[in-house]
Amino acid sequence: MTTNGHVKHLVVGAGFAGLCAAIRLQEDGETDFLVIEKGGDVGGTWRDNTYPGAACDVPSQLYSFSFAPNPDWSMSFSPQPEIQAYIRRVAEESGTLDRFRFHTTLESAAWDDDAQLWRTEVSDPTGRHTITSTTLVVGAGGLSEPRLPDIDGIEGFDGELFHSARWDHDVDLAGKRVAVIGTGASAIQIVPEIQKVVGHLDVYQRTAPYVLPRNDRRYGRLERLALRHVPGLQRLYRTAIYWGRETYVPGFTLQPKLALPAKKMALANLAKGVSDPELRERLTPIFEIGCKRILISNTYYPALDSDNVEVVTDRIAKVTGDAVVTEDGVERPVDVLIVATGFFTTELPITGHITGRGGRTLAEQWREGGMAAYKGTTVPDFPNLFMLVGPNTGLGHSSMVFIIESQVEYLRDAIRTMDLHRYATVEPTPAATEEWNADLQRRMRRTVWNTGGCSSWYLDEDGRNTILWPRSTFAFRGLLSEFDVAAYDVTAARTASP
Ligand code: N01
Repeated sequence: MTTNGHVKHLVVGAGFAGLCAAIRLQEDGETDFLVIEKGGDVGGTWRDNTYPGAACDVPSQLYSFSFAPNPDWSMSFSPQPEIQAYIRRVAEESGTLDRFRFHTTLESAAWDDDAQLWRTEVSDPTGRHTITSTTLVVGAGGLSEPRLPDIDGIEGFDGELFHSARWDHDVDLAGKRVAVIGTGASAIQIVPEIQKVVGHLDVYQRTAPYVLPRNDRRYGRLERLALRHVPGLQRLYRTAIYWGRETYVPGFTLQPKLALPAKKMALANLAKGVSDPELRERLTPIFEIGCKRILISNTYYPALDSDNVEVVTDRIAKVTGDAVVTEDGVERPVDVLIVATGFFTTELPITGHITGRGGRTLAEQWREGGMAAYKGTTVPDFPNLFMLVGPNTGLGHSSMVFIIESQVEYLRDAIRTMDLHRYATVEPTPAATEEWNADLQRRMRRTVWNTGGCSSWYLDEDGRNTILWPRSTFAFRGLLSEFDVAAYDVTAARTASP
């Protein structure tokens, strides 16, 4: 179909989540679905984040679809271009691409209770269109909308300015005075790469992160051959990585003592990478390890210790036409300003465009109590809406692809259940949703994310962690292994009058 008309399932987003949904729907014999994607290609965050040094900090054998293993990863932690090529190859080989509509943006989606369907307005280069669908599957990503820093005067900066996730490859950094604002996962990958070419680099650090060594290595030719030809070897790698992370990491979110070895390792990495004691002091984190995302790099600290880099820890007061001014009054001239300041996470912009049964948008519904869904996937008053990477599905220690696959299994079973029983709508009960979220927040209370003395993008304005999954990933998979219709209000499909 074109971008007008009706489909049974409308999927939003062509990253790992939307692609996974499309492939599995097709496997189930579903032929009536469409994937809309505002960008020009599959890949989502891996299409958008093209900054120098972009790479995954989860091992590639795990950070890939279980049904599409890749024996050709060159490194144990893959660089962005390889991940993007992998996603594109999987999409091409799946035969689903003819159902994808690129450059097509969801403008609004509203539940039509009389017709019992979703009515979605989209725009594409030819204009605006309406698509109706029985289900709406939102896989638009939790880290897809860049958050620009709210700094006085920044809009009047006359030099080049861009966000880490919207890298401007036309800007030549060679010999320039460059500033990077932020020291999160993106910044620590960018800094070592650009330090080599810029004239001078200022790194504006608000909070010093913990940085562990990156145990990356190149797969040798023989190892790759073995991965390709020895039956079960890739699965063995994947399983070993999975359990290695699963047994240690979730435990230490609750037991600070278990985190001590990691903390020591991070501080040793700092000591090894930075010779200047005064700089080391400023780079030493002052919160519990794990409270914010733990970063990994072998090159970040040595880059900061270089002669052409200054780590600025004074707060930024304002940006002028050609400089960043800190609260101590020091003005540092800059030609290129790179803001690696993260994403909208607890107020996802797309939620302001999705309206449920009562006429309220998801954003309005969540404004009062914070983001909350049933099993991170479905929401009361939003019938037949399935969110992939919804509230409290994020991970700090393992692969989001595992979570996505679990959610897509749940979606598949929901669709099977609806078809089998001829349900027109399914919608989680408020009681089941409340119980699910009360349990999550009770579990959160004692975790390092809530008690570790940091502020992070995991917490909303009220200090509630609505981003992370607090249990093991196999618990998540188990809980979503079948569609638990008892937790849902359902309505029967209307039969046509004779
Ligand atoms: O963003 P962030 P990111 N003035 O929000 C600072 C994933 N990821 O793009 O810590 C000054 O983590 C802010 O300071 P503070 C991963 O899940 C994965 O780096 O809030 N500074 C912080 O230092 C990651 O967690 C990979 O005090 C300001 C930084 O900007 C997530 O994406 C690679 C500021 C923002 O850090 C986001 O990472 C890269 C201001 N006004 C990213 N506002 C993988 O390898 C913000 N900051 C898979």
